[in-house]
Amino acid sequence: MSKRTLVTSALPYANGPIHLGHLAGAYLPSDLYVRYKRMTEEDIIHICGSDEHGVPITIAAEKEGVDPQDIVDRFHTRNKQAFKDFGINFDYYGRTSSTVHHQTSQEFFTKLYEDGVFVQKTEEQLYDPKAEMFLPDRYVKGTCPNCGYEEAYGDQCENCGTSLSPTELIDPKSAITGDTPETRKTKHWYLPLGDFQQKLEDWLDTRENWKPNVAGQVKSWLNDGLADRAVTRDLTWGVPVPLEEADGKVLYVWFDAPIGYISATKEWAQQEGDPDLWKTYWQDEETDLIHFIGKDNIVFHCIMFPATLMAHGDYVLPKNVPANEFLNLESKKLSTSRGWAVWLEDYLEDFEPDLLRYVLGTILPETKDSDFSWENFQNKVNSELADILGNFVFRTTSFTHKYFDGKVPSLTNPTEKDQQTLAQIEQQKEKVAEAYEHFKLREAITETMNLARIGNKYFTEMEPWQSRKNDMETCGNTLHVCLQITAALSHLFDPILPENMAQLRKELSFTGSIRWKDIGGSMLDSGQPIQKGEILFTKIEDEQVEEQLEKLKERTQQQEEMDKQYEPIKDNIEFGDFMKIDIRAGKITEASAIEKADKLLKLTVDVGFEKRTIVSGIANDFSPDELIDQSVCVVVNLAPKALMGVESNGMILMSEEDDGSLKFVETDAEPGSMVS
Ligand code: B3M
Ligand code: ZN
Repeated sequence: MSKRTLVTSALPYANGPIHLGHLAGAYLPSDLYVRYKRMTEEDIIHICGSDEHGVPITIAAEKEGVDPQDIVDRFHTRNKQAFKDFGINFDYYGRTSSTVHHQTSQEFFTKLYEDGVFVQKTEEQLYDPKAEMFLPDRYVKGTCPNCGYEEAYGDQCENCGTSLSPTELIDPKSAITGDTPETRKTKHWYLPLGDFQQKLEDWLDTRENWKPNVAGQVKSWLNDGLADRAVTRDLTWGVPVPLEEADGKVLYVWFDAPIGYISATKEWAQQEGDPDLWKTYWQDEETDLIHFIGKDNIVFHCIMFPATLMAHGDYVLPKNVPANEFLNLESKKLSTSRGWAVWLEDYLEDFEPDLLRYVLGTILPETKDSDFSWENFQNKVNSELADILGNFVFRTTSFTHKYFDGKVPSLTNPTEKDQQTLAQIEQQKEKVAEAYEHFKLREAITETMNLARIGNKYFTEMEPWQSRKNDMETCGNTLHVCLQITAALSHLFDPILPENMAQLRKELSFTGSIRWKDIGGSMLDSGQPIQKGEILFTKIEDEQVEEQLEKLKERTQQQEEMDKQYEPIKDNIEFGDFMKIDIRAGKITEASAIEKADKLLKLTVDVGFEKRTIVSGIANDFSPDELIDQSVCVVVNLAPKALMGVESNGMILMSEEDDGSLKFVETDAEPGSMVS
């Protein structure tokens, strides 16, 4: 066993609020793990904080027209609070704008620079002349050369996870002006990852218990061979590069952010009144360093940061990186820009944290992407938390109050079944521990709930409502066993349902800290009074689910409104010019396809005074059959034009929606009526 464990959770960018995708990716898994470990009394600390640098921050600031500092101040405070309200128990929540962090990351850079680790190169980079700046990372969007995804960023494709450099993007566009950028030369410092390839491979070979999705991704990067990665950027926001010749450049956010874990640990140590304590966690071989992250951060935590740490030499390397896959929402990819997300702050206004901790915990995307839906949330709260756990605890405690004066009955001449059931507490405890130790958190939760299932089944089979009539000894034994299970559950469920279990333990008169080793079949003494239990979980009504779905819909619609881009208005024309156009009401009477012209339809249109043949490019949107009797507006004085061998005499007015679909401009007027 290691002497101590240092757990880090990815530092979320302080450019927006925390949502369910964040929680499922890193923060709930890490909190479950750490809460479990604390119960085992191992020395463990949990470090996190805000990532306040990089292009995601400056883009958010530009969008709102405020200072990057305003953005990070706002979201650092909000996110820190939201995590706390959700019961995520960090020992320290730092921020990368802190002085300690600026110093720490600059010292790191300087050490590597002085040791001659970096390669200095002047290379062509994308430049936006209108914005007068280079376009690193997310300042460029384009098509991913790996998977063809059209919205890939200059640093990474969020679709396939490949890490990219802006110049690799196909058809790159500036995220600021939308223009195609030009290239200009600029000087940067690169970490030659190739130099670390062998060392990284050797180190990875010694890692045990890595999740296959993580190990697989890392292997595939190594197989592709590692390229140099620039650790500096032409930006004004960030940690300044501590070199005179690098004036106006900052450290690449993915160079400084992981060092943020170290800076935050330093600040934690100061707060603990033992400023050197951070070294024990980062520099003593007997520390297990565990990074909890989402899958899009794997390359940085399994290749780039370890290489940086190796280059430095004084630090421990990660023991495990249990990265999660992505969480979808209502079967669709989560998208904050489209408003398709559930924000933690909103959730907490409507529901208790523990409900989400449980439900999300049972669907964590541990090995593949998973889906959160409000209906499933309701199902799990109602049929698992309320009907299994809540029901078991309530029937046990209320029965004890009704028939045993609220005191734990003694266990007298227990049957084999009683004893076996008690023994199952230990068995479940082992299974749960095993699952936590292997980062199988879903399994840990399932096995925890299984103990409540065991309890419920036993209670039902023993029928204490019968035995109480003629066999109080058996009845007492049944309740004794059920109360011991309840006591064990109040501990085993603690990582998952901290608020609820604190309440339950109070009812069972447990005080002080809870220890894993205390969990077993005799946690309550016979004769010990227990309080009459409250109902632990109220069920979620259908209306509450509908309300959430409605919220989601409203949010995406609002976002669409905000994002909507209208075509620019054309230049003004004179009234006389407009009056030259003769537009009439009409009705389509015949429609047919035109050979070899996929897009065109040949239409006969009744314009009142005559019938016209008009060729119209609407075949992708309408089939000939559905057009008969369609009312239309027609420009009738457009010079005739032959299209695919058919003479077209006029033009039908159409409007085009955002998605490119066509709609008729309809009128109730009789064919031939003037439109103006
Ligand atoms: N801020 C990316 C993210 O929030 C990044 C993580 C940094 S961890 C050192 O997904
Ligand atoms: Zn891709």
